[in-house]
Amino acid sequence: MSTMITYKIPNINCGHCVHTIQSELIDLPGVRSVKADQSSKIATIEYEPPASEEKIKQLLEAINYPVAV
Ligand SMILES: [Cu+2]
Repeated sequence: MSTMITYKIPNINCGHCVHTIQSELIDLPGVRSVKADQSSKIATIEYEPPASEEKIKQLLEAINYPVAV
């Protein structure tokens, strides 16, 4: 059973950001799909274990796209 989450990521500024976020997250084991949107700065992520909300947030922070709190 997979989980859907939506994050606001203020650092999304261009298509390159979208591409980086999508390609980095999809490599995280358990991440099923990633859709990042440039205009809304929102990423929608579908995942299942071993991925977790914590691991996804940590990865986004490590690549300099921290989630808005
Ligand atoms: Cu960019």
